[in-house]
Amino acid sequence: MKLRVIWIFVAVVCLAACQPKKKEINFPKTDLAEVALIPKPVKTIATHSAFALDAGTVIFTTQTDSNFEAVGKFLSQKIKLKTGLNLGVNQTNEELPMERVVYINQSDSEDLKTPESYQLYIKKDSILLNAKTAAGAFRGIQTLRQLIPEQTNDTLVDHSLWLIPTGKVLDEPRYAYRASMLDVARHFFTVDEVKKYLDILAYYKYNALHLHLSDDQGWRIEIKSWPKLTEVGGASEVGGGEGGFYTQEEYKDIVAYAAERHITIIPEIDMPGHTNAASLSYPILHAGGKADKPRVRTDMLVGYSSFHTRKDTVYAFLDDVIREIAAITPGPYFHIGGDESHVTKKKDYIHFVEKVEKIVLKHGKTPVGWNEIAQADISSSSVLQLWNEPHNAVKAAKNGSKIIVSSAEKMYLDMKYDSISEYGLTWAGMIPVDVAYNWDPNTFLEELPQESILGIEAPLWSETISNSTELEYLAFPRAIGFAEMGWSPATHRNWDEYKLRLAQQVPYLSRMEVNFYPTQLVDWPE
Ligand code: TNX
Repeated sequence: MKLRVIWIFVAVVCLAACQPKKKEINFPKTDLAEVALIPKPVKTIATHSAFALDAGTVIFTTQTDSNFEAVGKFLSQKIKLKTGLNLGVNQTNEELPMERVVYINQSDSEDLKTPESYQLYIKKDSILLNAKTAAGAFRGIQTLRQLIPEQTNDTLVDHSLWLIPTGKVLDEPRYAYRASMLDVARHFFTVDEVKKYLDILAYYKYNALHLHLSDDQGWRIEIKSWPKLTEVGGASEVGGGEGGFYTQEEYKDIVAYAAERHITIIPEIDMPGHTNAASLSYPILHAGGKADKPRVRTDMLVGYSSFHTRKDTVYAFLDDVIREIAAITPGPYFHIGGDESHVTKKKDYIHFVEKVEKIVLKHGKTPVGWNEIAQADISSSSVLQLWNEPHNAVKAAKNGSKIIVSSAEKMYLDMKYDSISEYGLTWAGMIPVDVAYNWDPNTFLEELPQESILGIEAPLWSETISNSTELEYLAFPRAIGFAEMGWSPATHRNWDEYKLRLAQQVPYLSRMEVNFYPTQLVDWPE
């Protein structure tokens, strides 16, 4: 099999080389190491010539794995959007000039240490991208997209050329988990809005998106066995808007769109607190006692709702909810929330978390919960998301759990940037773009062993935002810095150098119509 792949590659390169010789082009000197790549790759070695991208370029991929061909097609589409060039994928057509080739190759090389590692060898007449998995190839083509210049060179030959600097990129992620979270409960975001967010996350090599699907103000995912959740619980949001929800078909569409980008969707049903919308739909779920009686909530308060933790009906309900969502979620995780259950007695909270954890495991998923769940005796296979209680994260790590770092005062995308920025809250402080970038998840908490850190996640709560424009204002550019924090070695991170690369993201962000916050900390191009 391997031999066949090599033969195809050799054949294609020969095809390119054996074309009637054209005059050698004298490329201007390039420098691969100077391109403003984000995240910064582990290793970049420049050879100072150029691969001239034009209509004579063809894309070939390993064909024994259809996921590799899909990566090739994704690259071809993105090249078309950026340059207008229409490059064939795995097409052997005698009419085509086939002067240069991009080959996306499945490789079992031992140098590819993680599923997302990739190697990019850029020569004058060929680009070879090696990866063990299609996910690795997908990360690699994001680098390639960023290497295609905005400006063409129109002076060397009789048509435009996009000169890609030659050399090597050897790259792999620092953390296996690099996520953002979107709160679609406080305000509902449409399928298209979620897809646009996924597009930008994919460009910066994120590999997970956590969807906060339920909260006091709204329930956002169709559950066929409990239809009132969306009929009643889905019809409201913060500020009194009409809310909304995803049908299971729409959710599957989001999951599939994410999967094409090698991004895992992590669904969250937040409980036992943050459950007013569910209890409003089915009052039998409501705890009574100190918990507020369910009613339509459009305010931003937290901590007043709770499920009843001693009723079998509640667990029968949760079994249905988790079963239905797990069945349409190919990713390994199911997030059970668990934060801010201020009106649930501690012993009831512990009882609840331990029962729900077992239901999640029964449906074949790995439970994830906010740091409060470490008060319960959770399984070492459960994952803890640290947002505000280091001691609970340290406790869970000691017990063998992996930790997702989402420290509120550094990573909450819903915190304001500064006193002049719009939208956002300030309870965890203001988070300017440099403060968000300038710290290290591995060392910020001395007692947390580095091996326990699964990765990082930047949550975007939506109390103050209700559409893509506002979402983008809070997420970008901070989420671009978190992409680098999640991927690049800590030693590669330096704010003064990063902010120059960040400024050079503007052509991409403008093409994508991303409404980023133009912080004065960065010299943005005119
Ligand atoms: C705290 S972070 C919350 C959310 C709010 C957020 C606002 C967490 C697990 N809970 O319910 O939306 O603050 O910043």
